[in-house]
Amino acid sequence: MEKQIYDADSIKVLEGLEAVRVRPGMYIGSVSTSGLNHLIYEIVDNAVDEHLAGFCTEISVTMHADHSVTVTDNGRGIPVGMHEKGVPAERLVFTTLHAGGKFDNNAYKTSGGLHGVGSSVVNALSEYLEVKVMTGGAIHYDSYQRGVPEVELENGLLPIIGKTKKTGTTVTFLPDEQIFEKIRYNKEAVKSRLHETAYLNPGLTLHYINEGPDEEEHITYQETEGIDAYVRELNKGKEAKTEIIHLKGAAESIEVEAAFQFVDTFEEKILGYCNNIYTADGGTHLTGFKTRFTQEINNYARELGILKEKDANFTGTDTRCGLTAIIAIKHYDPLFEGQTKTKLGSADAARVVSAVTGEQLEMYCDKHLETLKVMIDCAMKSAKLRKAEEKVRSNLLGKQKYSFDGNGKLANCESRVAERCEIFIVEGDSAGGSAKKARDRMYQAIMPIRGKILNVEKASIDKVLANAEIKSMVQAFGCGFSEGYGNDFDISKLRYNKIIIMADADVDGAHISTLLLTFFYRFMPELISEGHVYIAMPPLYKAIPAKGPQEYLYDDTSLEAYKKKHKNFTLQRYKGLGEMDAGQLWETTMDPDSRNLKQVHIEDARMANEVTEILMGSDVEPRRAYIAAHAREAELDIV
Ligand code: 1YM
Repeated sequence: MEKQIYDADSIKVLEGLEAVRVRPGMYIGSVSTSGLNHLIYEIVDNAVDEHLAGFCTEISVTMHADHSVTVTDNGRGIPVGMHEKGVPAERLVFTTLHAGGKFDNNAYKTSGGLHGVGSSVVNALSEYLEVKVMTGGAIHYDSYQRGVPEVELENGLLPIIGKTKKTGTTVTFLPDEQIFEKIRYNKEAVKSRLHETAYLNPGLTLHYINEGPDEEEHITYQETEGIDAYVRELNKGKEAKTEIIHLKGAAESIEVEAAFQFVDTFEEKILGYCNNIYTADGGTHLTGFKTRFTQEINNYARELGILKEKDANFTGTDTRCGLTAIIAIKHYDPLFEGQTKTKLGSADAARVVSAVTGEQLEMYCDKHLETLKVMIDCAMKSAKLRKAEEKVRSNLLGKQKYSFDGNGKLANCESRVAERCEIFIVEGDSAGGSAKKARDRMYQAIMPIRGKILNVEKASIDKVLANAEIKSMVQAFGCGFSEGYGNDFDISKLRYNKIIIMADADVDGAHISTLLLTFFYRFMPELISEGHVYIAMPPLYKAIPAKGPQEYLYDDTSLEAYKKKHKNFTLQRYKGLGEMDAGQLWETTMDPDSRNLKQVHIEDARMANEVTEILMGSDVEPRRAYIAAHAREAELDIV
């Protein structure tokens, strides 16, 4: 290392990688198992990108006994030629945070959140990292320690350590124990991720090799039938009602592929991917598929006389009852939204997926009348059940409706089928009023709470708990919450599958969400760990272009993207939920088919709890420090 000469550029590089070492969580989420797994995925993703570019057919991941990991591909090899900065391109890939995008131009990029900086992040967090690039008949070698290059360049180029006729890249790294609490991978998750990649890329073979010290394994994942095989796997053990149907098409440079099948259940399982990235929170590709699918089924049902003129349309839930589907799209410039960037926001994806779904589904249905009838039959069964349930509930309503102490402000939903019910905890009476008007009364309950009451900076948590509205909220949940907080909490009694916090996108709203999350975290943590708590994401803006349809924008990134594409438009900024009328509130924030929900994970709640402790604790100094440090972010959503 003493050979290293630190010039201005290399110092800048070190500062960049140092930032990664100082805040690893910002780049890989955590320094526990999930962060470690992330390191592997980042390197694998680069190899998968090389496959998407059309040059790589085989990737292998080897877990060595000493906790180092080797990833190999048979692509072109990372470029080793001298870059204009006077070092081999490979060095820039592994030492700069913005290597991606600048000089690589694959059509579609995998890299989920890191936008091509993955290799350098892994390098920064590894005790050592070694690269072998096979290209032009030679094996080129480079290595690093904690991100710092160790190999002396020869005339500005990497040393050659052997000859080969093959091409490809091999990267071996050992995660740094100074950074990671404990080097323990989740090997099952690695395998499952490789399998998922195989399903999404039928031309790609992936090997998983575990050399121990636990059970030695060598598994090959190769799924020539692609997402059809994925749907088959998801439906394993269930009774199929239709064959697996495959739709494929492209428009506006977006490629769409979908596979789906109906099984004999009441569930709906739709997984979305964009550029191989799983979009856990759905997004526009799924909206496009769902709305068009419902439309098509309704149209056919009418055409075939199964729905009569007087009959209402099937709902979306009806038409997707028992549906398992994978929607995988390839987008040249996807927009991922939300804190975890797991929701596709690109408006063009909705349009293109809808068009492809419509066209391809019609082609299929025109040829397969029997299958079409089965699909309509599934919707019919769901609709019948729904109507029967609605009737029973409305008959029982007078007797069973539970009322609430004190305020009695809960506007409950009619259904008592917990799996289908949701409760919105809404900040403010006026927003509560709009929400009551906007909601689907059958399945959506509204509980308005007044921010003011909770917004007592120095109130102890006991005071928050004594708050009448929090009490009636707890009563509404039905989990048997008592004075002995948490003792006789029984999640099986929960009356709503989703508890949705709906607050303004401003500091007060964030504060209320923080308090509510803190409360759940401390006294009803199962609500969060079982995935019942969500945050509604109202739009921040409405953009009204001179020509064309208006669009809701949910964050500033979308606004920037919108500004790039449109010149002439007026922008309406929503300061609070109260500024939207019932129709807008429904469309943007409450409609299950088009809204934005962020599921709350236990880490989010833990963070909220920490923030609350600082803001509400009796220690003045940490509070002062926190407020000073976060004053600039005060406009941002802190949840
Ligand atoms: C085991 C990890 O990183 N493979 C890999 C990476 C690259 C290429 C090929 C590649 C890309 C391009 C051109 C391009 C990368 N290159 C770069 C950069 N495997 C692994 N295989 N030639 C080769 O994108 O144009 C970044 S990643 F920036 F140098 F081009």
